[in-house]
Amino acid sequence: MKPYIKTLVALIFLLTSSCLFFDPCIKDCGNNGYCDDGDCVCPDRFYGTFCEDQKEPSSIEITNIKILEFSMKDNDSIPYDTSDGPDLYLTIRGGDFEYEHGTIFQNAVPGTQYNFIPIEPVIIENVNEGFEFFILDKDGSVAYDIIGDGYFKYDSKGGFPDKVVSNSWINHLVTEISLKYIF
Ligand SMILES: [Ca+2]
Ligand SMILES: [Ca+2]
Repeated sequence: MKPYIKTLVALIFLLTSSCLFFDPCIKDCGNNGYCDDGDCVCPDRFYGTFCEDQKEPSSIEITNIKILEFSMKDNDSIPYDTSDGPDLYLTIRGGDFEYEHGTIFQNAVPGTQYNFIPIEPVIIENVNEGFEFFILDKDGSVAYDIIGDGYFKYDSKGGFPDKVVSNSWINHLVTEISLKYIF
């Protein structure tokens, strides 16, 4: 082997081995992080050698609860209102707060999307506690019919979805929760 080839081989070996053993980016940077000179550069809300950890938000704001689907009847086929559609009303219960939106969408029509956008910010201060909400038929009677519920709990490994679709456990109701993470 000619000396310069030896040097070249040695150089290639040195480069590859140093990459293999000292470059932490040999494992891909996660969560859309990128490798810069052997180190993962993580996006704002992530940290760790491979950007595998997510920062915990200090609070989460609920910016909208949208009704995507609902039924005129409950699971026992009893209509919420006899002559027209239900009158949609939103209440939210978290560990340390209760919230009522105040708006009633009267005689709601399936196929229409209704948005419960809070007028004042609705903030979850304890992000690990989660919240449940109910869509009621508020039609003037004392006991309101429960059309359905929805649920959200922050997942420390689930990223930061700004929209979450929730399926009710009670009657047919599909909602989309919009969220904003505050750091
Ligand atoms: Ca009713
Ligand atoms: Ca009605």
